[in-house]
Amino acid sequence: MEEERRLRGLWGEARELSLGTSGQVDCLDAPPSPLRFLRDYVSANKPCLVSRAATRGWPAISLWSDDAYLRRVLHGCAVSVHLTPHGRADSLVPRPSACGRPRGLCFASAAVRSMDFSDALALIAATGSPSSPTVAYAQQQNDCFRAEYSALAGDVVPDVPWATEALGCLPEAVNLWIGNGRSETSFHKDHYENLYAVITGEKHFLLLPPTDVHRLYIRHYPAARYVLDDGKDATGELHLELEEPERQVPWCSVDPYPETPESMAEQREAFPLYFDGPKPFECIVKAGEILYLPSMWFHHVRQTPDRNGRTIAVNYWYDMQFDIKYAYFNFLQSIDCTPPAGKPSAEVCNRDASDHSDDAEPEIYETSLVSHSG
Ligand SMILES: O=C(O)CCC(=O)C(=O)O
Repeated sequence: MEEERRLRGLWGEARELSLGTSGQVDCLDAPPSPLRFLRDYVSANKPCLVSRAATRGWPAISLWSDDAYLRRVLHGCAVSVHLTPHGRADSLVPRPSACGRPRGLCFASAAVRSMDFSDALALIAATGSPSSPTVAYAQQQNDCFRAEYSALAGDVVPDVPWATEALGCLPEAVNLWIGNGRSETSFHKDHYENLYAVITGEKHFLLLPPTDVHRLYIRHYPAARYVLDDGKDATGELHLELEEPERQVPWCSVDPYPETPESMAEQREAFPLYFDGPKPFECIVKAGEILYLPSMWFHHVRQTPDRNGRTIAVNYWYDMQFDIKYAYFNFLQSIDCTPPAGKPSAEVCNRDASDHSDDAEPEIYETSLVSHSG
């Protein structure tokens, strides 16, 4: 198909001219100067990974592996915890069955509970076990570090100085993430420049540039939410409820790590542009390192916990410039490129995001996890 040939040309050219063809992210031994960061990475909309030198002197790196320290400092603080049955919040799962409803997938958000930090820590450790019916992930992308975890403020920097100088502003939000080995974040993009610092454990990022938007098959899915069965505590069973009235969410359709060979075959058939295109950039961010994740890059995140069963990260979200790159991206996304694949199964196929025929969705498809993204 002609459109597909041209898109493949774009993906190749972006890699040859700017991003590199190795699938590796640039690694820097030391924090870049603000000028270099702006010129070589932000302006180029290109990720980089900065070595442990990036967090030299942050007390968090040694202190946050110590449960007793965290419990003492956060004593009496309530934090937000996301609960799901499998660790994948904000992800696509089969719609709850009901007579007369079509089959297919829905966009499922976690049940969110506010709980005492000590209880949250214990729950995150306990739900790392595959036998646990729920998985707890302490996170809330609403500046939660500066709100819920302000007692830890002195253990990290309030902003990343070279990024602040390059970007000309302070972070709009600083978020904390405490997960276990089962916590996973599905492919999405954000309208922020993201400086993502891992404090304990490791994060595994799969990254695709905005040029590759068609490879994610952004489609509309009905919104649903996990709900804890009545009267149950946070370790109880969750069930999924579709939102009423129905709300459609545009979301990336691809699952890069299907669990069974059958679901892999189904994914490959439904999403050939993802599986038969250039490999995504892969980046493991170890404790002490900082990943620069440029605005509008699609990312999927998994984690390997530390010896306490946890991965802790802090990320700094800086406002992006809504400049010509943003305009080009919106134009690219508006081009329909329905792949010539075999008929996708009902489980993996919902309506394409470029089909505006029967709803009033905005022209710009926001796949950010937070409503305040651009
Ligand atoms: O760490 C995660 O699970 C997800 C991080 C993420 O999506 C982000 O920083 O935008």
